[in-house]
Amino acid sequence: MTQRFPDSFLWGGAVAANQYEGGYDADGKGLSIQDVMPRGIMAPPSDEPTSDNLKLVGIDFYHRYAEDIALFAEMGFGIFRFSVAWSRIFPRGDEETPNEAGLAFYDRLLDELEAHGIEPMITISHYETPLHLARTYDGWVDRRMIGFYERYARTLFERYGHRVKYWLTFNEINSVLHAPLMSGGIWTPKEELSPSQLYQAIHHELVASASATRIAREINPEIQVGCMVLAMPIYPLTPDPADVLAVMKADHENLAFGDVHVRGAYPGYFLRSLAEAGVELEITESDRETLAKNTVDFVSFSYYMSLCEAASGGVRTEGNIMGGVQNPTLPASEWGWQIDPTGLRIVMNQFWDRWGKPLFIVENGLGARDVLVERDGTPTVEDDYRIAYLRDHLLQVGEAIADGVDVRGYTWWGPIDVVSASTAQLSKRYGFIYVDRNDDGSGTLARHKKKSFGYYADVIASHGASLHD
Ligand code: BGP
Repeated sequence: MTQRFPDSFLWGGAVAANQYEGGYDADGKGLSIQDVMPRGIMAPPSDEPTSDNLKLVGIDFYHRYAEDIALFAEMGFGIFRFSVAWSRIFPRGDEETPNEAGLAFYDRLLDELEAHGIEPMITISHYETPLHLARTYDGWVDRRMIGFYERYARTLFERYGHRVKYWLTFNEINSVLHAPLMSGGIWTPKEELSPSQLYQAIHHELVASASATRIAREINPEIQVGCMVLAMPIYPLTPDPADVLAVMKADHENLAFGDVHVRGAYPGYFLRSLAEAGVELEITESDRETLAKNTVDFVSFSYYMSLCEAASGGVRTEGNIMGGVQNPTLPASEWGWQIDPTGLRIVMNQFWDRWGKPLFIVENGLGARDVLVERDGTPTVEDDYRIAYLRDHLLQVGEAIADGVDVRGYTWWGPIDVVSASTAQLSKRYGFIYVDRNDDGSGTLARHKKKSFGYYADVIASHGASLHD
């Protein structure tokens, strides 16, 4: 069906501070866990920042933001999703007073977006817990994190809450199940972490998220707060009911996070799995009240791929932070993530049917190795594979809109090349804008428009109509 997107639909791009800002120690910034994670999620952290960590410089957005935002504006962005680096605002994380120079950077960034008429969307915490909080408190395992996060969130709402409408509390909050250090700032190695510690950390994050929602509304009732989940449709490998049940259980693991954010209480299936694992959560009366009274305005999610599940058998595969059983019907990216545009329509319908809250697709994209070529004397990348991924996924968003799903916007992951979260490489590129920086740290940091730059600009200008050309 030819589908023009609503005029109010917000088109744009999304990034995270630790993957693109650089300036890791600029203007009083403290260290974050990412400053000691040079090799991505699977490798143990280093003792201190090392020069092979590409995130220390990132793509130097900290100093080049004006040039980059002008390029986003040229593509016609209506929205830009970025995160605040927590350790720029509270360098250790547990101090009373914020770092003014850190706050001032985001004032400048917001000024620039405003000058171009681009709406900001802020992720309060995107995989960049202050290192001190990770090392001293074991991150979210410790209940005191709720207070530190509340102070940080209040500082942001007070400073920017009159000019930023859309806020996300935690990036891919369900990813803590699989990547406790990156997602939850938990210093205890994953293999040593008990289920009780992990689920208590999850509870603390959920309470902190609801609490931030309350604070936001106190400061400005116009603010819209969303949760952000890693969306992963999971299909049964066969029609065997045992496989379907395995899918239901795997789905529940992820859906629990949205259920709590939208419904304000833990679902029965979640309580059952805790009981079976012998986990007794410490939940206070005030925690329950906080969760119940401060549910979200919208649900946002990342979508890259789908997986299969089976009671037994199948070939294991890895993907965006979580793995599962490989789907024999789908192709995969160079990093093995299985490409499934239809899965986006499926997950949008599932979320809308389940929660009835407006949706926001805040990440979707293709990481690929790009080759820089010269066209008419200008360096560019002929990234037809990225264009195909974008087109095929947006066509499915159009289908979901036709299905009646209320979706407010779409922000492509990494509209400019950034450092990969999972592998810490620069060669895993998502951008419409190429950044001249390589995995060994070499490169001029110059920006070049890829072929997809013009393609996305046309999609935005035509409200999606050009997808059908
Ligand atoms: C999501 C994260 C992002 C981002 C993206 C792509 O899980 O929210 O931070 O990086 O995936 O993943 P990667 O960079 O590992 O390719």
